[in-house]
Amino acid sequence: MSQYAVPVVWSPETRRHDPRHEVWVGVATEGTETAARVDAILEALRTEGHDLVESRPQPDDALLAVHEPELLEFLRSAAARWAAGPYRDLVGQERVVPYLFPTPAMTAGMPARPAVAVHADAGRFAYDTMTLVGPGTWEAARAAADCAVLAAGLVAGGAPLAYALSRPPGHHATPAGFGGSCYLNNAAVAAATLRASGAQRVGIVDIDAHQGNGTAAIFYERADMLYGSVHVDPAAGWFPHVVGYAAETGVGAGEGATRNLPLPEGSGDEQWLAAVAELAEWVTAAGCDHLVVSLGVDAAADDPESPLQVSADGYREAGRLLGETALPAVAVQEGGYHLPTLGGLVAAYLDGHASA
Ligand code: SP5
Ligand code: ZN
Repeated sequence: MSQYAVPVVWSPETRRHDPRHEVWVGVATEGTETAARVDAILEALRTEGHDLVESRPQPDDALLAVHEPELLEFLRSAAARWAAGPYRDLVGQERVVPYLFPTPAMTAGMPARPAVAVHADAGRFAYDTMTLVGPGTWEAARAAADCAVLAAGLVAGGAPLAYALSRPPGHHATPAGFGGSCYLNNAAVAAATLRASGAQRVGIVDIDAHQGNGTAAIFYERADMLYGSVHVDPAAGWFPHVVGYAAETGVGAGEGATRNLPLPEGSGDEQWLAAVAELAEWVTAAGCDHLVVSLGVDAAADDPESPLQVSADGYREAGRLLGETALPAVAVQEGGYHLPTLGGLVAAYLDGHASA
């Protein structure tokens, strides 16, 4: 049992996003980032005796501090644009599936205009075909970000640790892009909220199985927000594929404020915890005064989305290592897709953190 109850900030609105199918290498696969994740986690944390706190709508400031307004406007309006037709009735499905990507390969210096068709316009912001926007997606993503704002507010107000049950997850959302099941970057929003509340230097430690390319991108040039991640090696063919390499360490004022620790497929507790310990020491040595943990539990052995082999005790120990920093901390939910073990993994992490 944890030494203290952790505030668990959640919202029923986060259940409103239903990914239905992800379009993955040409096949429609069942989405794994489902609303049932919310209830699996809630149930486990309620059983552990943590304090459930229902979130409320928050101001836009933190979102605008980390995202371009064009991305927010697209996500806010996309489902309605699709519903306005005629394609929804023509193809008989309710979600915007990105269909055209106006990268420089296409535009080639031409004076390209924003596309009128929403499924083509989506390619300005979407960077994969697996992250669909349907009815309720915006409301859920917004509520997830608001959970992060509220949890950060609790920590700014003196709580040693607060947990945001943010869903859909966020760490793959970039300043102006969405992908990897992420729409709004909840962890970045938490960090921005702490910063606006007086934090001078925020350390973000990302223990999701995948590198948080969105968070890395948002803070890549900044010295006041450190980003460190342990993840499965993108060079072994894993998401996010094109970034997450150890050589990426930040630029300009942010030089040295990014760290990537990629691990080989099949890595278990020993290698993974050594990397978590290194990141914990790094944020402490750099003089961070607050911590944000991107708490993905998809590095667990049973998870269908990654080849890492971390145990529940491994997650408890990761919590202990990060709790030992003694930094006021916001833990923000990221990935984790194996419903039978999901809640227990999150509970194990919080138990370790709150017992350090
Ligand atoms: C937040 C997070 O953990 N995002 C995961 C992003 C990685 N998604 C890559 C998906 C690869 C295809 N998965 C196939 C499983 C069948 N749905
Ligand atoms: Zn992940």
